Amino acid sequence: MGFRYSYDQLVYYGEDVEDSIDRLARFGYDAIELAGEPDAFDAAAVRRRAEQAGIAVGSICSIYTAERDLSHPDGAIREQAAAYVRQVAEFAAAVGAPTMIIAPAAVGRLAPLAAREDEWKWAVEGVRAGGEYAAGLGVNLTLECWNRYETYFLNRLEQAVELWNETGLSNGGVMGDTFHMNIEEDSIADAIRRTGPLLNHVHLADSNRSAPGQGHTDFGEILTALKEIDYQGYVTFELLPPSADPFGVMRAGGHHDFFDRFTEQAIVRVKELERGLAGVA
Ligand code: LER
Ligand code: MN
Repeated sequence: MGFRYSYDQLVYYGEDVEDSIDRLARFGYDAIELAGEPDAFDAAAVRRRAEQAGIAVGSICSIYTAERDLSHPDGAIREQAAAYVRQVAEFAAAVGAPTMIIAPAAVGRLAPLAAREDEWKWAVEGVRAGGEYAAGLGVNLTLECWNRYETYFLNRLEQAVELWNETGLSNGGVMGDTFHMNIEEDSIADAIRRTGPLLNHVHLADSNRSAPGQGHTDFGEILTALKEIDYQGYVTFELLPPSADPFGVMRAGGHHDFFDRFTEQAIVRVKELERGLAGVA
């Protein structure tokens, strides 16, 4: 069976989700990944619109702001983060998404605030509690690593596997984001192979976070590795305009060209590569 393709709606900044769903259906996507801001959506309406358009809601991209930090030394912040994880799990169930992303620390926190061992323990407890709650709703977790400029906590897949195994959870696994992996892994393809069956989600972006083909990442070897491990999750694109402040670029306007262009380039390029792999694994 071929890969199933989806696209992170988080990057369609300022756009109605109905328009995002329609664009993805138009360019031949199988699913949408929704931004993890449950209050921003009418879950039943989004689910209906996706069904009408003939695509699935594949996953939820949780957003770990400073107030949503599962490993923060302040217990009140940890509880706030735990409440957020439960809210996203309920949102995932309501829109029919089988998978939600989870991260153990706030994006942008580049150093521990307490002993590393304590923060690790809080992270394990927080992910475990969130995972148990999500399991009750039929939702799987996927633990995301980010590069060193976004977090000090999980930078490489092997670290995510260690944390995941300590939780003892069975509803989910870990994910790779090729933009982050390009910075942190010795080899993106080898990291995928080493993670094997625990890899349940991926974000694809080129080295500069543009659509595959617009940077220097070798997607042929990445897709080959995914085929070799018999990857069953969605191949989800998470693409942003080239800037240190991509959301600032979008706020300033002039981004609609990028919405259509990257959405089309990504699926055309990667499907072309996938066709070239026929016979692998
Ligand atoms: C989210 O999927 C991600 O990759 C992070 O870079 C968000 O800051
Ligand atoms: Mn990502």
